[in-house]
This record gives sequence, structure tokens and C-alpha cells, in this order.
Amino acid sequence: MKLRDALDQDKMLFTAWSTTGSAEMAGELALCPFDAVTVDMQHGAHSESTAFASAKTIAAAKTPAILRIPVGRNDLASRALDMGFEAVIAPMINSVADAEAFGRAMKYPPLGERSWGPIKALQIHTDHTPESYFRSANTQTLALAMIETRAAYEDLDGILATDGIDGIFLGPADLSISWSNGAAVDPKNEELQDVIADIARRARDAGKYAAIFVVDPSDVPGFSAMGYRLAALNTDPGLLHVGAEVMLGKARG
Ligand code: 3PY
Ligand code: MG
Repeated sequence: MKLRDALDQDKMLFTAWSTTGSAEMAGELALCPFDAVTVDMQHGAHSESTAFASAKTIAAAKTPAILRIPVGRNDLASRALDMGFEAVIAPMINSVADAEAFGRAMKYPPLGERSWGPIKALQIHTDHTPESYFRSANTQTLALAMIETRAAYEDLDGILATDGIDGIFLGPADLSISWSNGAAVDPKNEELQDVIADIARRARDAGKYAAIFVVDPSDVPGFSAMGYRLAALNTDPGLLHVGAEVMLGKARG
């Protein structure tokens, strides 16, 4: 397992975002020069079987795999780790209680209540014995709590202080909806930039990682200066469209 080690180098890392319900496509993304691939079960088309098969195709490319679970599906958080994912992103963590439930599912006692059964994880992470996996899992696997509402921002320090939470993942689209009380979805909303910077600063002050979903890649240097160290960059259909436009633009002159 290596995502956490890479994050500890304190450089900006980039994750691809797999939404097409295909393990083959997720494996293809892992062959691109991303630092990780995130499989999205909240808004993407992945089923449990395509997501779990993706853990293998991503690992075959020696790339760390991350899973975003649907809202509140902490059963899938533990299971994702058992299937070999190195990190789990939980959407809509809006309170300390939400963070506690997620943290409990992600960590073995005494931090949490994760149950033993990493059979597939041990097939993927062949550098581990069951014992070394057990001893290192609580520190090596990452629980990233999505901060994407005003309520989450108000409870941020409590969420950051929760056992088992390794970092936050900012969702700028939902945050903009919540911030405007449903008036607009505008992830680039100028008013939010200070909030986005404050969230990274407080995460780092708490000794936790800060990650963000990026809508416009030209915003990445600014997010990096704020302290974000993991950026999700476009979805698989998005990349396909960008590639097609570049190729056709050149071909058509
Ligand atoms: C958001 O921006 O709300 C997200 O969840 C990004 O995936
Ligand atoms: Mg969201």
C-alpha cells in the first residue's frame, strides 16, 4: 500500500475519477500517469461488482485505488478495504456523528469496529502477511470525509478531531449549493474561495490530509498553495471528450 506514503511526501497528487461502470476502463485510467484512481459509487455507474473488479485492474497497473461510497454506506467502506482499496471517500459527512460512524467502519479496534476479512486485499497487497496487514491497516488506509455543506463546515474541527478520520475531501459543487441555500451550483463561486482555503488550513493544523475535487485544472496551483495535496481531475468521460477534441482539432486543422 502506498498512497499514504506518497501523501506524506507533501507534494500535490492527482487521482483519476472512474464513473463508467467498467473495471476495464478503471484499469485503463490506472495506466495513465495519475497517482491514484478513484472509483465513484456515489454518482458514477459502478456496481459493487464493477467497483470490486476495478480494485484488481487498478492494482495490476501498480496504482493505488480509492473508492467513493454512496452516502451513508459505511458497510461498503469496510468492504472496499477488504477488496484492496487503499482509501475511501465518504460523501456528505455533515456532523461529528457522521464522521464517527465512518471512522468506526474504517479502522480496527481500538480506533474503530472494522471486522476482519481482507482476503482480496491480501491477494492484491502481496507485500503483506495477514499479521502485517492487521498491524498496519489503521495507519496505512485512509478515511477521507467529504466536507460539502455549511453544516460540515460548522462542525469541521470536531470532524477533524474524530478518531479514524485521516483527512477531508472537499466537494465544491455541493458546497456551493449548500452555501447558496440551493440558489446555484457554482463550484467556482468567488465567495467560497476563503472557505476552501480555511478548510485546508484547519485540516493541516489538525495533522490531517486535505483533498479536493477540481473542476478547472488551472485552479490547481492555488489549491496547492492553500495546502491541498490530493486533487481529483476530471472524470473518464470528461477525459475522453478532451482527448477527442484535441485529436479532431488537429485532424481538422
Ligand atoms: C462535489 O463537488 O460536490 C463533489 O462531490 C465532487 O465529486
Ligand atoms: Mg458532492
